Amino acid sequence: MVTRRSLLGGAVAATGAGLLTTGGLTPLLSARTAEASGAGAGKPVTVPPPFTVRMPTLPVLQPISTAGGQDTYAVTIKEVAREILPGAQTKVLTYDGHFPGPVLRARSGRKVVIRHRNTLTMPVSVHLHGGSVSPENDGGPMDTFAPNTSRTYTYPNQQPGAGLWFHDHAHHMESEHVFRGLSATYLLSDDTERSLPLPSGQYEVPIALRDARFDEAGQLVYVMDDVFGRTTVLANGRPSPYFEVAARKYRFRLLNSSNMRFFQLRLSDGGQMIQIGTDGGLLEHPFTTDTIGLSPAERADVVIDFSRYRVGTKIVLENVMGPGTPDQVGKVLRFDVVRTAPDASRVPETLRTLPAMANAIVQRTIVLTMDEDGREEPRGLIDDQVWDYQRIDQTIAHGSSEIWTVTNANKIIPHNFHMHLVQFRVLERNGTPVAPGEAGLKDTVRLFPGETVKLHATFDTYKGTYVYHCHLLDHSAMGMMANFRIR
Ligand SMILES: [Cu+2]
Repeated sequence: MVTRRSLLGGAVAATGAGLLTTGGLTPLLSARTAEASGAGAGKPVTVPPPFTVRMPTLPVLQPISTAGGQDTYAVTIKEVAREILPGAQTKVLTYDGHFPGPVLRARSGRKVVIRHRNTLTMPVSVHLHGGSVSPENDGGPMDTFAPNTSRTYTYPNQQPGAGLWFHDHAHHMESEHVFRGLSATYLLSDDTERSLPLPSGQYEVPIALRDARFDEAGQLVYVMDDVFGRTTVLANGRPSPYFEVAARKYRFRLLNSSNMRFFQLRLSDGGQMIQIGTDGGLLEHPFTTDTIGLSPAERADVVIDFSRYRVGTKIVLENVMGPGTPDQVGKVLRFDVVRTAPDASRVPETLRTLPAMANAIVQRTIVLTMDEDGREEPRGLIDDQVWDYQRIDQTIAHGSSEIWTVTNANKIIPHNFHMHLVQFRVLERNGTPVAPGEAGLKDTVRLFPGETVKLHATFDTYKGTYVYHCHLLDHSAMGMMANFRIR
């Protein structure tokens, strides 16, 4: 198996202050980035104090056509420079120049067609995470398209509303491509959701959370498996920003687009949040909680009612999980309550009905491990094997439901588990029923060391081959991925 590191031609090494990498380790960027940033010769670019930059809202991608009963989009995948840290222009890889990626708003039952033009120097593939799509539209790891070519993906949206996202999935490069910016939000809405009086319009705010590492020129530093180096937290592409809100309810569509960082979020006053949805859309019933956990690729749909605060109050959304110190990674963003506003929205006691779970006949066990003995090139393994795109690891009868018992057999390293194509249910975590935040439809489930989850999935849509993998993307790039074939 060729590893990503050998592809890049050398060991990963940090030099100097631990923030600079050798040229060969940044294959996507030119060696001129330091000068190009305008900061190379001057003072080093630093992460600003928290809450000194404003959090932008994400731009909504506009279709080039709405004719023929479908929404058609044309997206250019390109490298641009954007301000992330104040005073620096950081080279990033983008969908249409947006960092982080834009929001595509889709509706259940209405097809979306996207033509992506790849202007990078590397092959890419685009995967709609959480989407029920045919194998040829899934953006699989080997199903890439080359520089200076285009690829059209068709998304039928024959699934209930959900907060999905799309991101690069080119094998061995997905982790670096996503780290450098190739991820975007895809909000699929349906009639059930639209009939609910939830906060909407300017009061529904998608927020993409992630971590990053920068060098002294303000450029992104990608080092494989850099668990401890990525200690700057970005919310919608800015470091620990502030966001002005009215004293009323807001709906936040949270996405953890980090490669490897787990967030455990809380409000600085310990205040309650109302979680209304998970990866696969709305929960059946909302529940109040003072903390929300998000492993990489997980989403949470959360309502916060700021009407309980006086105008002038500042509430920090904190992250209480490392790696990184609270000073580095503890302050995600600050909500500044700056005005009052009328609020006719509310969170109903019943949000929707989840599909019944069909009787499962087949049971499978899956074991995730990664070499954690300190070797130079750790492998990511599923059932003791690195991914082989030609090997079918599970063969599934079309139309059937199955129970998958998935274990993280590592002692130190956390993982999570993502299946393409399906939204599953998490039946149990470590032998006990799951908490409400995992009780809805899910496509990604976290697995701390030693943990086991039991999942229920139904394979009644498309036939063909799809991958399942750890969504700590540096791990899947190391091989922690496998294939299932539905036939
Ligand atoms: Cu993993």
